[in-house]
Amino acid sequence: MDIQSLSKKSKAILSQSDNLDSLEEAQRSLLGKSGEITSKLKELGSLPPEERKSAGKELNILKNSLQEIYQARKLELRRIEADKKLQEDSIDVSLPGRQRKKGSIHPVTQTIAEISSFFTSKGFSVASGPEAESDYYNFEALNIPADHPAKDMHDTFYLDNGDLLRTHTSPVQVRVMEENEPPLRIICPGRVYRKDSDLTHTPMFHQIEGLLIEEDASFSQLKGLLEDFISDFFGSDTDIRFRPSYFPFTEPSAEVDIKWKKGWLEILGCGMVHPNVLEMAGIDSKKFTGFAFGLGPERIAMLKHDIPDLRAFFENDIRFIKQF
Ligand code: 2U9
Repeated sequence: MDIQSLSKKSKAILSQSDNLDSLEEAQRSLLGKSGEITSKLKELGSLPPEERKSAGKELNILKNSLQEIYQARKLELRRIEADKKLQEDSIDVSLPGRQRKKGSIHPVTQTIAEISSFFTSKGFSVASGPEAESDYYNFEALNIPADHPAKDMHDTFYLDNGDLLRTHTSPVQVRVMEENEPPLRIICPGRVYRKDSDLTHTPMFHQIEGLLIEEDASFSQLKGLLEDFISDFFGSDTDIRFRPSYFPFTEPSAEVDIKWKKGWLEILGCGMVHPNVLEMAGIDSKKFTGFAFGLGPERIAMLKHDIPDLRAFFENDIRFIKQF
């Protein structure tokens, strides 16, 4: 091919490349090691001397101008590709933002917080402890004898190493009594476990227990405190009654009922801490007396919000939880 046709053809190939890949390809086919122009330059040596000079000059001019066209086209294609990318990546700042879904506090957590805040306002501190406990802290230290029915495999989850999942939060109070000198005022909210599952029982549920130990703690003081709590939590016009009861760890013991929709409903248990329990934890029962109480926040939340099935608390159905 003569140089003029070659020039026309090569300039067209370069300036018609419409993306960087095809431009590079075109550049290699013309100016690369075995490109068309490069081969022509190599062939110059075989030409007769009188043609060699002018052909060499023309070829070099062509080579330089192709290089310029290549560079210019490369810059242009880069700019086009950058513009295209900007166009694609652009965002519409006037679009409405994505709404974040708001969570809500679980009704049991709310109830625990509300009850805790009443007792902390009366000088109680919040204490916590392990959920996997030894037989000693869960039963023995609470004056619960070895043959007590609560220790049965049907009620208590035992672990392979002989420990168990605490069946109440009372072991926390035992640990606090062992480690601190009275006077003591604590409440212990937390998860507890029992082998039970039906409309009103789940294998894991919560308890809040309270303990007060002073030189002259009395049952009347306990009664006054719980009456205050109930009128604060359920309203000052709530009818309430104390009913004698039995727990191994308190003596005397009572259960407290409130009048709810015409019937009496049990909402908590309480009593004076049994002297054996004080002594086992290293507290002089001649010098100190104490009272304790226990309640179930699920049960209380069910009453307050009219929830028929306890299991609803643990299904984590957002439609249920969102209502509170
Ligand atoms: C120590 C000494 C005494 C805690 C008490 C109750 C009465 C009670 C139940 C109510 C419903 C648990 O949630 S429930 O299932 N509890 O009736 N609990 S007195 O007595 C203690 C605790 C710790 C050292």
